[in-house]
Amino acid sequence: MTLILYHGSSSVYSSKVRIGFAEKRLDWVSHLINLTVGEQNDPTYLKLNPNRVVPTQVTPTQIIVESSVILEFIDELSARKISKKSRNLV
Ligand SMILES: N[C@@H](CCC(=O)N[C@@H](CS)C(=O)NCC(=O)O)C(=O)O
Repeated sequence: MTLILYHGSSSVYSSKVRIGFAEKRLDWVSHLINLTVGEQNDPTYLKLNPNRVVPTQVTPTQIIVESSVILEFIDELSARKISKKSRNLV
């Protein structure tokens, strides 16, 4: 599953999600939003996140717009991967 993260380089909420990905060793695709030039207000981005903020997590099936909810998603995804690996070892 491809995980695309729309994030800002100096955004603390984006940082906590990037740390979450790193901790769980999950691959993700970076899509930087330049907050200083107002890319968060771009009509294309607003279709993903009408709140005009970063981060936004996009998967093939869902869009998540709150950093704490993205972290919950990352935890669940990681737990599922660990469980699948354990089953394959039996
Ligand atoms: N509750 C949101 C807050 C996100 C947020 O406030 N992001 C800031 C950057 S840290 C932002 O995008 N601000 C847009 C702006 O400055 O116009 C979350 O946790 O994801």
